[in-house]
Amino acid sequence: MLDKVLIANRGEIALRILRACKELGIKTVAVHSKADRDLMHVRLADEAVCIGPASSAKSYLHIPALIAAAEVTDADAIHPGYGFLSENANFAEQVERSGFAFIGPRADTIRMMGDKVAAIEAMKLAGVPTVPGSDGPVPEDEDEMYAIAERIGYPVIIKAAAGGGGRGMRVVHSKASLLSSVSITQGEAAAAFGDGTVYMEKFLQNPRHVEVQVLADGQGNAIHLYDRDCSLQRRHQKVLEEAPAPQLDEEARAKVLKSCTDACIEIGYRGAGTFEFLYENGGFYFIEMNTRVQVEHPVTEMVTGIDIVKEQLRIASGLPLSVKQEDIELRGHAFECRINAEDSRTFMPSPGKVELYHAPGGLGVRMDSHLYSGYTVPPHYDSLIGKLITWGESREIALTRMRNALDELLVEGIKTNTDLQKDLVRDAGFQEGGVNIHYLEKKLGL
Ligand code: MV4
Repeated sequence: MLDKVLIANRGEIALRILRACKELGIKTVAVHSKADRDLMHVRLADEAVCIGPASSAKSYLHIPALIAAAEVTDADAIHPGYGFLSENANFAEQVERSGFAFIGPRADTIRMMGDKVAAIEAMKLAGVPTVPGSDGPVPEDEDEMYAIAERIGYPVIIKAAAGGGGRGMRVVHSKASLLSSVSITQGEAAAAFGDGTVYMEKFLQNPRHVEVQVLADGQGNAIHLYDRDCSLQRRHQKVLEEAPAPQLDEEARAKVLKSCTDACIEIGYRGAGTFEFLYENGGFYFIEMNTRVQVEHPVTEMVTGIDIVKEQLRIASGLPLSVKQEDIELRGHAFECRINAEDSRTFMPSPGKVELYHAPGGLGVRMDSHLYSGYTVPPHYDSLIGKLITWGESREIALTRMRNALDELLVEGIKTNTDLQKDLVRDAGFQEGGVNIHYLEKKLGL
């Protein structure tokens, strides 16, 4: 087992990783910016290193500072969490070249998944169902381009190969706007990512966002931990997630789950990962793979009993997966409400001093948060201040527990989106289950 892990992140996920390390008897190094001295996990870590000023670019994204901190503390491994450098192939490469284990996939796997054209190609070859599309970059030749769009059928969507997560996309409804849309998207992609490569897909009008959690040990073993539905989002920011995804076609589901583990073995995947799909009319269509632990991983933990972060640490230690697919039993249902320091109506960030914090509790209630009374939420980072997760034997019980838990949650001194969450868990359409990716934005009148 690893002896000492450096946690290259902040906030709730840094605390989540610290807890997993402590359970496994692994020593911890917290790294923090000057604005983050008072973070909860910094107090709890065995060692703490200040790596730079408040600005992310000069701290949590500054690779030399992170590697130097690992060197001076004699850490064995670096856990990147989510966001920041978690899907940066160059970081993973430099970490490993410096003699530390990167807690995630190999650098070349991260690089491949960062190139959406390469990722789709690899997944299609491995038998994962993909969206009908250009099967590669959009060609230069105009007639070829039109021919691909005709074959796919309008509307189509043009996406940047180096994009992902909703950045660098454009929908094209007819032949008249294809050429200009391709060229605008190429220009934007070149400016934003330094790579103007774009590809084309059939545009699915009303899909759900369903994703599959996998774990692979890089030693020939891969398992899936079933699915999550993350359709409730606003401007590509997820708001409320659940596991398992409700009301799926069971035949298609079993097939897609198997295809994900087969693909992991095929590409020699190592670590935790997520296959993102669009789900429409009973069919799954792969769009992207995330090579990190995700914000919403707790809902999967609640319905499988598997500690995903502990598995990541075991895998990075060179140990095989602790469980086999046939040992994993899906039990009950879980929801996660993201609690953000922002206005419930305007979504404007609301950093500042938390005058009072009271976390909900009770059976089937989990609060993943670094908050405490007197903590000041800094203005420099993401507004996520906690994740309220509930579990129940049925979807109804889990949702009832979430309504009650939200009523118990107290965060005073700053604005939070708790009122929006209270509204959502009482929304008739959401209670019914299976809403699509446009549901929340429509409800909010966007
Ligand atoms: C799509 C799509 C419809 N058809 N691809 C947005 C984020 C990025 N991961 C992929 N996205 C989409 N790709 C095809 N072929 C619709 C979206 C999309 C979306 C996807 C998941 C969750 C929320 C979304 C919100 C708007 C658009």
